[in-house]
Formats: sequence, C-alpha cells, structure tokens
Amino acid sequence: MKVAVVGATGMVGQVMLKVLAERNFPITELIPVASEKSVGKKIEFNGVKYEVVNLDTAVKRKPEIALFSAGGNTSLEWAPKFAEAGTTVIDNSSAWRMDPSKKLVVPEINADSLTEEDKIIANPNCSTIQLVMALKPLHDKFGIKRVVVSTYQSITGTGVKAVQQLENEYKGEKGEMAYPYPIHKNAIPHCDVFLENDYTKEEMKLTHETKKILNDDSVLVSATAVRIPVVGGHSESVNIEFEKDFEIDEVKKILNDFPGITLQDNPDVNTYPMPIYAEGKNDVFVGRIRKDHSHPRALNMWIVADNLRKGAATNAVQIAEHLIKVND
Ligand code: 11C
Repeated sequence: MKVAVVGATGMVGQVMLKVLAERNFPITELIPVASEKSVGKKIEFNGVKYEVVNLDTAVKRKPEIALFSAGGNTSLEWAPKFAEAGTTVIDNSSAWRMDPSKKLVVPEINADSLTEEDKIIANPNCSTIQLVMALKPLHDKFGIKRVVVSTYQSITGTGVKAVQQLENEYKGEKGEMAYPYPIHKNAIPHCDVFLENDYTKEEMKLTHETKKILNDDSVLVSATAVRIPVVGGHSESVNIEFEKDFEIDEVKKILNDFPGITLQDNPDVNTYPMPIYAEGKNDVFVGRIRKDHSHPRALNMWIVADNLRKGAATNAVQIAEHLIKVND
C-alpha cells in the first residue's frame, strides 16, 4: 500500500511514522510530505530512506491512503485534491470534523459506519478521543445525561513551540512564547482561542465532537480545558450523570472489557492513570472510578491517554487499518 504522511516532520507526523512501523502497517511506498523548507530531506522508515516531497508531487503519486497532520488550512485546500485523485484522506485537523458530510471516527466506536464513499475521514481532537472511549460503553449501558469534564492537557498538544517555551523556562532563558503566560510551575485555563460564549475552542470541541461520535445530541457536555506543564498525555477529571442506576463494579467491568481501555484503579496501592505511565502507549487509561456522593446516578473518573498516540496518530492509523480490513 502506498501511504502519504502529510506533515511528516511535525510532532504528530513523526509519531504517525513510529506507529505505522510498530504496527507493521503494510506499506510498499511511503510518501513523506512536508513544507517546502523540508522538501528533499530524507526520512528513514523501516530501514528505507524516503525523500520528503511537496503536496503537489504527493497527489500526483496517487497514494491509496494519506494521513494528514498539517493544520486545518492545508487540509481544507488539499484533502479534496487527494480525494479527487482516489486517495482516502484521514485528517487529524479540525477542518472537516463537524462537516455533516464527513465521518468523525474513533474506530472502537464507529468505524463500522465507514463506506468506500468516505474519501475524507476526520480524526477527532485528542481530548475528545480519550473521553468518548470511556463514555461510549457506559452510554450504551446506562444512558448518559450529562458530562462535566475538566482537562489537564500536555503541552505537546500545542506543539514544538510550547515544548521549547517550557524548556527555556526550565533553564531561565528567554525565548518565543507559545502561551500568554509562563507554563513552568503554572496551570493555564486556556486551550486554543476564546469564543463568543466565553468557552475556548478546545472546550467546545469536547462538546460538539462528543455528540457527533456518540451519535446522540441529547448528551450534555460541559468542559473546562487547562494546560499544565506536562508532556506524555492529557488527563481528564470527568463527572457523568446517567439515566439509569448503576453499580461501580459493573462500570469497572464494562470499561475493562472495552477494546483500547486499560483500567488502572486500585487506590489501596496508589494505582491510577498518570501521563508518565500513558506516554508512548496506545491505550486509554481509566481509574479513580467512584460514585458521586452528591448524586445518586452519577460517578467520577479520571482518564489519561497519550495525546500524540491515541489522541492523534494511533487513532488515525487504526482508521487506516480498518479500511484495509474491510477492503480485503
Ligand atoms: C491541544 N487538543 O491539546 C489540542 C491539540 O483540534 O486537533 C489538537 C488540536 C486539534 O491543544
């Protein structure tokens, strides 16, 4: 299979290449695509060196699949051109997610909805993916009425500039700022831009994307997204109110049985999910599961996942794997 990785030199693009290699994705030819300043550079993949090309060259080579992680504007302009050439695009930007004609896919939840007609497939936002992974099996069983989520997000979600900002601050050096404030020793309740309703775009992505993936507009989601000086994964404190009664043991079993979820929940021995454990892993980790003592049909939990893996690259590669499986 001929596969293009658009944004191959970026943070998510690099993890995409790593995940493709780790999972032995059946690649016969890799087409790494990046901005003009990287064109001509070589990228090594599975022991073979591939030359970085521009978007125009990549379209002409007609890859079967293109994994895009190059920002919304690039996706808006180029994904249709690839689709026209017969390529299936799996896009990690927010460009197509809420377009009603495009599917927003987390394979464990809704890959079955994909058909051959879906030439541009949207990969959800990282903080949404890890949330819906835990919500879906519980929604199916108990019916979710309302979710209140607070995120504690890794600086890698912002990109290289933020990682550089934190490193500069560790060293006490001045440099370019990715955030309006220092991130070292800080928590910034501000991910992405503020919208007219005083929520941030990241917070509203959690609301809108969750409804679309669960295919249920009745699920209410209220979010506060916070950036913290962490790499390795996003964490989320989640309160869920159900329609039906539930037992905590049943909730734990349902989550444990769901593919892609690992339960880490044993307070007796201080076992709970943390970014230092989630980093480099493809699963979503869930713990601190307990009844909400203030509400008879609500619970609290803590969800952690590597935002560059299940939150981005791994989810995109899993979609590609699904396409191969159904086209076999
Ligand atoms: C963050 N979730 O951590 C963002 C990064 O819509 O794909 C990914 C943004 C997106 O800041």
